Amino acid sequence: MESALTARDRVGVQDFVLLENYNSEAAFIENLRRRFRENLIYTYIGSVLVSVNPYKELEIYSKQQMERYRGVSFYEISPHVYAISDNTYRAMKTERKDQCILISGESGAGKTEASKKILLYYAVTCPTNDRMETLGNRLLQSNPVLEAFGNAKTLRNDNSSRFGKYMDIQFDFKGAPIGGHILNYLLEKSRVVHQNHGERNFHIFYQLLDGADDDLLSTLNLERNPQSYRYLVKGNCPRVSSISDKNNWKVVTKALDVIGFSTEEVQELLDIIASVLHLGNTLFGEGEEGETYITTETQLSWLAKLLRVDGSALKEALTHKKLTAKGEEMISPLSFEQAVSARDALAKAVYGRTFNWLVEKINRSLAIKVGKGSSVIGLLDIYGFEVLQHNSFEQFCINYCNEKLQQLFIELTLRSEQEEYETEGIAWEPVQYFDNKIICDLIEEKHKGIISILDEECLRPGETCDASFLEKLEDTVGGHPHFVTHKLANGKTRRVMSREEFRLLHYAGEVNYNVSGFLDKNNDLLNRNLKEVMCQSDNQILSCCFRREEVIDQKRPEMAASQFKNSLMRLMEILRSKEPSYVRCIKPNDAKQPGRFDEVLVRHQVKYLGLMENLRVRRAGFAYRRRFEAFLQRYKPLCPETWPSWQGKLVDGVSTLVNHLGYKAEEFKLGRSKIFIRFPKTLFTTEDALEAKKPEIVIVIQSGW
Ligand code: AOV
Ligand code: MG
Repeated sequence: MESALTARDRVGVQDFVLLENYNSEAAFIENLRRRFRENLIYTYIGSVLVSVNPYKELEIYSKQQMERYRGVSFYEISPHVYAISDNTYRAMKTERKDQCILISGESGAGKTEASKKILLYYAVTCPTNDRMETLGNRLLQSNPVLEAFGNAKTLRNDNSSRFGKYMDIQFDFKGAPIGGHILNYLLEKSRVVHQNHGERNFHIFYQLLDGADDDLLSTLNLERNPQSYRYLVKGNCPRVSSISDKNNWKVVTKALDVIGFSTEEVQELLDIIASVLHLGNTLFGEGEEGETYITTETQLSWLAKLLRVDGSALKEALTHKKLTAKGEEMISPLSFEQAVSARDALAKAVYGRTFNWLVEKINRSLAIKVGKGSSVIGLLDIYGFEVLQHNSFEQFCINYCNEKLQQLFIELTLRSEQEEYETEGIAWEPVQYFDNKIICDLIEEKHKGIISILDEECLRPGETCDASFLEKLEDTVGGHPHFVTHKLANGKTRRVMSREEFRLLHYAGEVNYNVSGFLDKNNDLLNRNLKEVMCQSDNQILSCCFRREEVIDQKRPEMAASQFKNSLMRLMEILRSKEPSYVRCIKPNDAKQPGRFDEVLVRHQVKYLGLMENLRVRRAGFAYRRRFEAFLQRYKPLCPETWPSWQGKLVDGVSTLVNHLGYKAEEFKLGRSKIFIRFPKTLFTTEDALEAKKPEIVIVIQSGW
């Protein structure tokens, strides 16, 4: 029989705290690589799960596998996202405390897949009755719908989440799911009207064109070929080999049905998707007097029909704007460029608001219950850190969001570690950690941060533009150690910067942001007369999305970045109020290929995810800790006084056991409820002794250790 040691050598350690050389990054990466080679994509750092995207289907997600993890202690079985799911669930049930699972990692690292697996685990393994089965189905089916409308193919990921998502799953006191609620964050609306080369618009457009039958397409006046639509050709990438738009269309329409969309609602939704495509094909001409007119009249009448608004009012609103000056309303014609951007603004508003409506509709169908005795597990799956060739307002928001999550991670892991030492009565030695608060402050600080400066620049009367925003930034935050521009760099910077960029030194790396479009995107304005047209719509979804009050109320709505900042602040409060678990996802290569482990890429992620620091915190002093009863249960065969059972106090049992095993005083400490072991070697020796004593346990050890 293979010894446990050989098994360990072959597949590394299943918990990084057991690495002999825990300070060595090379050893850390080697352990990841060994396990990845054996398709062991999961490894722990204490209770944090590290996951490496395999880019291939593994046979580890079956129902039988789920059963293996049910009710089984973390350490008794190989690491898995199901183990995190199960542990979180049990903690929620036994401690009656709300939990959350935070999934982080860069774009394409596997966050969304992990969140879907967790959700599936609950849907399959939790107790249910008939009514709850419907709920479980709805929870599951909300995914394909939101992915269709909120995900897209990017260069980094064929199914990239272009919105942030936080989902609460509510359980009753018996542990059965009874409700759910989704919060969505900042959809990347600009994608509706523009895509970078090699990228696509949101999946739903291609699904509709590929999947709908001829009749449906003709009622929407759509052609099957995506190339016919200007909003779909920008990235020059109508098809993606890993995606079947046709099949996904079936999945999505079925999901809409399960969630409880009426036929009428589905029709209205499809009308809206089609109207966005028609908007993109609405073109303008410039007359001799410089006036702008619409050249695509037929398109326009279809557009009005699908939006269920008055055609001539729409035509007027697309080419003119309404102003109020000295109490009087004035109509002024739009220039060609203004008309194009008004059209695009309408497309973005229609799509973005419909997306919010979809989330609300799903929330109504999941109907969270208020009342005593229930608890929730929150799942956070948000867009990952992104560095593109050209980074704009969207990347700025996405990366800011990741910065906030990292901050929370640092705060909570350090806090929980410190608390554990305190409750166990063991002295805590502080660990050095890079605190990214300085970067968060640079972005979000009141009056002084980048977002405040951006807002001010949007509100300042007179000639403001993206360039004046950049100048203002240089004046205000120019001296900040994490901020650089072309002017400030002074030859110090390694990479060339253009005059339109500012660079942020994020915790995860340097990113150059091009300021072009920042003001417009932050303003996110839609001409008033377009709003007026839209709030007259007979399409029920649109009339929910465009409210009359908005036209009457002249107050300026909160700007995009501030709105995002405030929603993130609220999210952080939600997460802080819960007991967190973590999944840290790593992307093994940029080619989206199985079996490839790009060391440089992985090392970079290990660094910025702070995994080495995480490990150091976990190992500060002690490699391993276990509750007395678990420790005694596992190792009691090794001591005649504890075998077959120990009758006295648990702490005395553990003490007797480790004395018998010859642990030296400096090798361990007994806390109030746990034993802390300083070196992995001590534990390995004990494991080996156990293996020699009880051959059947080897099976468990070999499965992961
Ligand atoms: P992300 O959510 O982290 O990126 P995804 O979860 O969408 O990344 O994963 C990207 C792709 O990797 C998936 O579409 C799968 O093909 C593959 N993949 C990920 N995890 C697994 C797994 N456990 N098993 C098999 N394949 C997997 V982003 O949303 O872009 O930040 O914004
Ligand atoms: Mg995702």
